[in-house]
Formats: sequence, structure tokens, C-alpha cells
Amino acid sequence: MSETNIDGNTGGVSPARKEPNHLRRAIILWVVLSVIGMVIVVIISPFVLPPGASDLGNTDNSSLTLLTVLAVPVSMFVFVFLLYSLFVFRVKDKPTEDAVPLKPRPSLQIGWMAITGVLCLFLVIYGLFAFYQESSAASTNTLIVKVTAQQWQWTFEYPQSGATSRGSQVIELPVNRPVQFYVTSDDVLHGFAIRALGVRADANPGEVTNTAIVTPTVIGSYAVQCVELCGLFHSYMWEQVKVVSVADFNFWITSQGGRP
Ligand SMILES: [Cu+2]
Repeated sequence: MSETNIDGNTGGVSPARKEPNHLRRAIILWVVLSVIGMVIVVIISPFVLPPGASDLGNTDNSSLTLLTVLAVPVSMFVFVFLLYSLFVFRVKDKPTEDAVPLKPRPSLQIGWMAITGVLCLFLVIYGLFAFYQESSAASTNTLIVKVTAQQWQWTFEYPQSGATSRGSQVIELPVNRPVQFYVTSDDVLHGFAIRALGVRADANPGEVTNTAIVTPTVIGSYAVQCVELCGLFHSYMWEQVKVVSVADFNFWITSQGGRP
């Protein structure tokens, strides 16, 4: 077999049989496998990701799906060209000559940098939009919940109604009303997270600046977890949040010593 570079152009003596266009073959393989991979990601992601039960939870899931879909052609590009070269250009005997040196291809370099630049720019703009959405100001109807972490339990205060829930294992939130959490800690670093609602905020001792605004949209029970290793019983530091109807929430608030 004569030396062949990635363009399928042959170098040296003329070949006995016509070399296939390797670049074209590899690109077709890459496109086909990328499309198959992207379709598989879109189909299985609803079964793999936890159900989103709020505006933020749904944004988390769609962002994860979109970024994974975008990552498929990038990773396929590496694997297809690597494996294609490994198998098609494999030489059984030890070569006696040097390979044909690669010629500089400015268009290839500029094209590659342009594609990478566009992808990065897209990620920055997408991230800024998502960040703005997650940190945008709450409405006048917002329910304030003060979250205080300590080794090893959570305290939830509802200052608008005067209710406090300390170590109760279950707290409630009304459906379809924005909730703003003010997260702090009494002792060490903790992490406040409700995955189904897309809520995650560090609990720093002496700081109350960490907030998360979310609108729960689906009635149900979800786990509140500490996601920062905070000591011996860190793994026991979890509770339940119940998203309930407004009437149920008002009833619960009253039972916790507050006024609806
Ligand atoms: Cu903790």
C-alpha cells in the first residue's frame, strides 16, 4: 500500500488500486454516529434525569440534556478519527521509510479555532442567560424561607408568618408561588440542596447572602440534602420538603405556630 495522507491523496509511486477517499469516509462516519448518539441522548435523558418539579429543576434538566447533546459530536470527532486512523492506516511490518510530512493547512486551523470559538461563545451566552434567570428578582408574592444549617439538622423559618420548623424532618411549600431561600449556617460549611427543585446554595457561617429563588410547580415530596461534608453525621442531614396546595400550606403554617 502506498503512503496515504488523511485527504486520501496518495504520495510517492502511483497506487495499484484507487485509494478510497478516507477523509470523506471518516466525516460520513462521524456525522452518522453523532446523529445516532444525539438522538439516543434525547430519548434516554428523561428516564435518567430526576423529574423536574420547578422552573429551575426543568431548566437544570434541559441544560444537562442540551450540553450532553452538544458534547456528542465533539467526542465523536475525536473517537472516529482516532479509531479510523488506528485501524485503516495500520501497518503490520515495521516501516522502513518516514511517513509523508504533514503540510500546513491554515484553513483547517482557522476553521477549527472558529468552530471552537463559536461553541465557547454559545456556552458563555447560554450560561449568562441561565444565571440571570436563576438570580433574577422575585415577585411581590414571594415566600421568604430562612434556612439555617447546623450539625446536623436544618432550621426553617417563615418570617412572613412567624412559623419556625426546627428538626421536624418535613417542611411544606405552596405550589406555584415563588420561594426565596436565605441560606446560612450556625457552625461549619453545609450545602443546602433540593435536587428536584433545582435548588443548591452553600450555607456559610456568618453569611446570609446566599439565596435561591424557585417556583415549585409539581405537588409532591422531595429530598432536602446537605451536599457539603460537614462532620460525622453529614449523611443523616436530610429532610423532606412537601410541595402542597395553598390551602394545605396555610393549614401547615398554622400548625407550626404561624399565621397564614
Ligand atoms: Cu451539613
